[in-house]
Amino acid sequence: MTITITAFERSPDGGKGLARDTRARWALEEVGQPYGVRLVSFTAMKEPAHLALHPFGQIPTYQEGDLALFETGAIVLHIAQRHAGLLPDDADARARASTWMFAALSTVEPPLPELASARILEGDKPWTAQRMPLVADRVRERLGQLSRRLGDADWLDGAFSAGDLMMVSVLLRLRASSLLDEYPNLSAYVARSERRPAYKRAFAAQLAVNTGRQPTG
Ligand code: GTB
Repeated sequence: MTITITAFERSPDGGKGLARDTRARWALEEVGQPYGVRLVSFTAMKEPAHLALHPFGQIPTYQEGDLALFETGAIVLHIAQRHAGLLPDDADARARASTWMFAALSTVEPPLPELASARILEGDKPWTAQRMPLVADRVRERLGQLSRRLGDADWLDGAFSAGDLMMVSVLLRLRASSLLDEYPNLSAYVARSERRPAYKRAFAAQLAVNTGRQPTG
């Protein structure tokens, strides 16, 4: 069955891999599933045809036959459950891998947008100098906890899983700040993930959309 995802026609990040279609692309690359991409403009995302697929008018969406999904957590979990490569065989280990996916999305990620808005949207406001350290400390609290749990392991729970894919996708949002550098094991964890051939292919594919140049190699 053909898999089609949607992505920004032109991502605001110019192809840095931060738009969330990268998460879906990465999961599909990890399990070796070919996929097509339908590019959508910001205007088209808010029109009925796209809203029928995604009630919040966002990307990415995922279509496979009659199945239409939105939300990267659901998309990555679906891919991981349907195809070998992102979830362990053992039932308890599978449950722990999905626990890490939820932890990434509902515990580690929530303070991150605040950091970006404090820096980008409120950077010129008089209160930002006081607010910024508070926001950064909320992010640090989670990073410290995650760093202690990861320790010197390569991955969060045994072999690389959908849990790591989602956690690293969230941590990559910190690239623009220096916060990740304060946790050398987390920086190494992200770098180790970025060296995975599947991540490289996913990154190159989204970059090609935004630069108009086909990926090489
Ligand atoms: N919870 C949803 C999921 O995980 O799938 C969130 C999806 C989402 O935020 N989609 C964004 C979107 O469609 C694109 S990824 N936004 C358009 C809109 O809401 O109108 C978020 C994103 C966008 C751009 C950058 N960037 O350029 O740096 C980074 C992240």
